[in-house]
Order: sequence, then structure tokens, then C-alpha cells
Amino acid sequence: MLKIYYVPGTRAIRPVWLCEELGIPYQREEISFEPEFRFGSEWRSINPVGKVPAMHDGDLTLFESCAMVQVILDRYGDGQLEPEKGSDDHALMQQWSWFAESTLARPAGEIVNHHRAFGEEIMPKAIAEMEGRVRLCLEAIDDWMAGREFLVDCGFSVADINMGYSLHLADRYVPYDDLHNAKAYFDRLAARPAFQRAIS
Ligand SMILES: N[C@@H](CCC(=O)N[C@@H](CS)C(=O)NCC(=O)O)C(=O)O
Repeated sequence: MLKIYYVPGTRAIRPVWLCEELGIPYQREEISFEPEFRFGSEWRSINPVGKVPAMHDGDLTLFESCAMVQVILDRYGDGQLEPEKGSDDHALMQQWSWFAESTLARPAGEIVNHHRAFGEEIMPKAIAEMEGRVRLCLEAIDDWMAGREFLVDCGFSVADINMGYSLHLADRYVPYDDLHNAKAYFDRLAARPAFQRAIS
């Protein structure tokens, strides 16, 4: 059975959400987010950079959340939640999945890391620069979502799972209530019972 290492509020939500959407059996193991645990040899033998999440499937160990989502889909998805491989929609699904993690979640995650690392000594100019990059991404999503229900026209896909977590993260530091398409899109995702189960 799949085993997903989980900390509430982290990117572990992505693979858990996918399993909840598709009814894929998995074991959720909650671990400590304390640095003492994450940077200890036991956890670093699973996730070599001391981050969360990680996953086992048999002998396979993975430590990138969007890769976990894709592998779970490939192995257990039965063709669900992704457009036909090679199609334009499939390409867009991949683009938005990569965008979610490498373009939006990167500056948003660095804001979190700076607050954690520097506390009161936070550097306002650095934070403002990162917030600006998050905002640009949110505006791009807002434009794209005009007249759309989900990222890819053929329906809810794993791109929405990957993006849903990033929007959840971004909202904590760069609220975007004024971006009505992006906000309504996230509210639709957040209302899904599988998302609710994944974050609880
Ligand atoms: N690209 C990685 C990023 C993992 C990541 O940054 N996880 C955060 C929690 S959501 C973390 O462990 N942060 C602690 C740290 O960076 O030390 C993924 O998608 O799994």
C-alpha cells in the first residue's frame, strides 16, 4: 500500500488529495515538522533535503510532491483526472502543474522560510520582492481562469490538485480576494470533499 508522510498544511496535501479524489487506498503517516526530526539521519534517508512530503510505494521512495501525484496517477489512476497523453490539454495540464510548484510555490514558500528563519529580523525588501512575484503568478491564473471552471477545459485534473495547494499556500501571505476569477476557482477547489479530507 502507498504510504504518504504527512504534515498538516504542507505539500503532502497534494498526493493525499489525489488518493482521496480517486478512492486509492493509502496510509497517511503524520510526522514531526521540527528541524530536529527533519534534519535527522532517519528522515534524511527518506527525504535527503529534510523537506516534506515523501512517499513509499513498495520499494520506490519519492520526495517531490508533484512527482508523487503523477506517479500515483500513472500507477493507479486508470486514466482518470488527466487528458489524453500527447493532446494539447495534456500539455497544458503539465504546464500548470509545473507552474504551480516551480513558479508560484517557489516565492510563496520562500516567504514562509524567511519568516521561519529570521523571525523578528525579517527583511521587508526581500519579502516585498517575493510577494511581487507571487502576485504576478496570481494575476496570470486570474486571467487564465476567466470563463473557465478548471485549468484544463476537459475538466478537473491533477493540475488543479497541484495548483490548489499552491493557491492555499499563497493565500496565507498574499491574499487575492480582488482577483475574482482566481479566488472563485480556489473556492471551487476548496469545496471539494476530497480536499477537505486531505487538509483535515
Ligand atoms: N518541491 C518540493 C518542495 C518541498 C517543500 O518545500 N516542503 C516544505 C513544506 S510544504 C518544507 O518541507 N519546508 C521546510 C524546509 O524547506 O526546510 C515538493 O514539492 O515536494
